[in-house]
Amino acid sequence: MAKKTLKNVTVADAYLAILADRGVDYLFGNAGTDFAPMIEALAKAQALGTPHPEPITCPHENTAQHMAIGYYLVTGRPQLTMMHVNVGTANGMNGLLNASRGQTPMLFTAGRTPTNEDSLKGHRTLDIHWTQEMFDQNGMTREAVKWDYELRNGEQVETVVDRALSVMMSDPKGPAYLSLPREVLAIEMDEVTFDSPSRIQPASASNPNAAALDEAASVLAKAEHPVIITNWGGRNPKVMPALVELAENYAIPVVEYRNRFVAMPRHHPMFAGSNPNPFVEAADAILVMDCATPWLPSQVNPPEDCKVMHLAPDPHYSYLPIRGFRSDIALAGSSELGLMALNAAMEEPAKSNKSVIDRRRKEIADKHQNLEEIWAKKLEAVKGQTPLHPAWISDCIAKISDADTIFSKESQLQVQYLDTSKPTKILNAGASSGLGHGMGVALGAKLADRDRLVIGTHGDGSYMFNVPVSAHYVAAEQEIPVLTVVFNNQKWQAVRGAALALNPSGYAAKANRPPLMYFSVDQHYEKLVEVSGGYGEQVNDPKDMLPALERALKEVMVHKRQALLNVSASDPT
Ligand SMILES: Cc1ncc(C[n+]2csc(CCOP(=O)(O)OP(=O)(O)O)c2C)c(N)n1
Repeated sequence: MAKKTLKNVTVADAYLAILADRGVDYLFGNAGTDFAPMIEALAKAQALGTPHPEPITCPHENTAQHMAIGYYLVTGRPQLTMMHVNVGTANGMNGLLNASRGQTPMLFTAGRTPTNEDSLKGHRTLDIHWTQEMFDQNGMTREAVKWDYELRNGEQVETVVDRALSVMMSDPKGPAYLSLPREVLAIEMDEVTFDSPSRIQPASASNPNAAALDEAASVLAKAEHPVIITNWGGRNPKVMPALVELAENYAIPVVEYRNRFVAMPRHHPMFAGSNPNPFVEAADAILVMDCATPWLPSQVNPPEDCKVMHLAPDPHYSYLPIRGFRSDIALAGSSELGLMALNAAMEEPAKSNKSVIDRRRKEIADKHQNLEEIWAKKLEAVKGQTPLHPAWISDCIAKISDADTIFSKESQLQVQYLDTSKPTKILNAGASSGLGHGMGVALGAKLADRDRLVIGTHGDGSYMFNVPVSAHYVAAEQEIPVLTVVFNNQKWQAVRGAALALNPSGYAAKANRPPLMYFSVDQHYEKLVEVSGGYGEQVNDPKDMLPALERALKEVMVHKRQALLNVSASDPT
């Protein structure tokens, strides 16, 4: 088996060399005094031309974490971020929570303040080295990671890196946290030898248990009113073809509830919209696939005799403290493999149900046609509205994009107007709804695929959560121009909706502008992108939307500089 040997290195040198050997392309970082040995190691690797994850300077941790997520969503490879001790870890928590609930394999690392007061290389040299020490720095992250550890010495670097990566990359995937004490990173070693490639590989994706799968296949095949509900199934690009085949073969409607990706092309006749309620209340079989919350029990529940089946690597979502959805059959395995296996296993039992399936095919296609008409009518009704309606903004965006465009979604972008015929193009990393994810995701996606058009869409509230000065800076520095569209409704509509729903005739409902939801200053976000040399425009007239997008597109694709449109937007109705 192949081995590699490094001579006269520090622990930091060895750590970076092993990560690069394992296919980690970038280190998304926000540095501090704890980074001293890491910076020396990176500079050495750059000077000598030895393999290392390329450092990307992120002025805010939120940018770093979400760039890692965006890069993963496009490449499928494990990611690396590094922050400054406890404080950088705290700033990175929003991204970590999104990575955690989004099952993203990200090695989130941070330095640890030196513990030696005056001995050992790397010892304390600043007052903050006392005040930044915590009894349990890793504890902050523990509830959100699959694994955490603190690097103790140079001899264990390979084991620690491989343990982190193999745990992260095994299903259900997820982040890990590693703290890196300054003195340990600075240790000098005569020689480090490691396996290349690694001898610790992640677990392969698994097929669900065969007997349970047959049972599920029989229930689904014989059902009269089955439905498939998913949320993030579309994150895996192989799910779309498998799901389309299953839905087509057996005429099963697919609902994407609160979806963060797209598993079913929006114009497919078996796409049944995003509202599970009418399907759930009529169902005799429900397959919930990659979806922690398939419906709201306060609104709807399946009939008593309806069989509910779940398909996911961890179909009980054990990371969630409370989840009481019925689970008659729980299929533990990869959704892609599970869907393909169901497709094959349903062939035989479906034969006796052929007439029902044929009739249903027509019913579901009619329902879908109805959706198409609703979408078209809506667009027609709102296209001249001022402020601009999200449907019109989305339709104009559709005209300058195609099936290969990548979208980062943190806005009221209406996906049904876009070309969703190809998998994994709408990326919404807000699995924990930690706002401020979209700009980093767009940048990470563009870094992973520089030739593609990447469009980031954000509400004005979300845009500000992104620490936009940090994101625009990285776009300029790394020459990764993204087209950003801000749906500016001058408020936090989601907060408004929740407040008014709880107390429909309360004081907030009667107030002209209830507190803590409106932005009363007219913010010129189009100028913020100019700080980093980008192109910005404000759009107030619906007739200007498409021409403005075309100008912005030219800036991004031809002149290779980022662009931002600050669009005066209404709320979707
Ligand atoms: C880090 C974080 N803080 C607060 C929230 C709560 N929150 C959810 S939606 C929302 C409003 C977002 O505003 P905007 O992006 O403008 O979209 P709108 O709701 O107006 O369509 C807020 C503040 C959150 N999800 N994440």
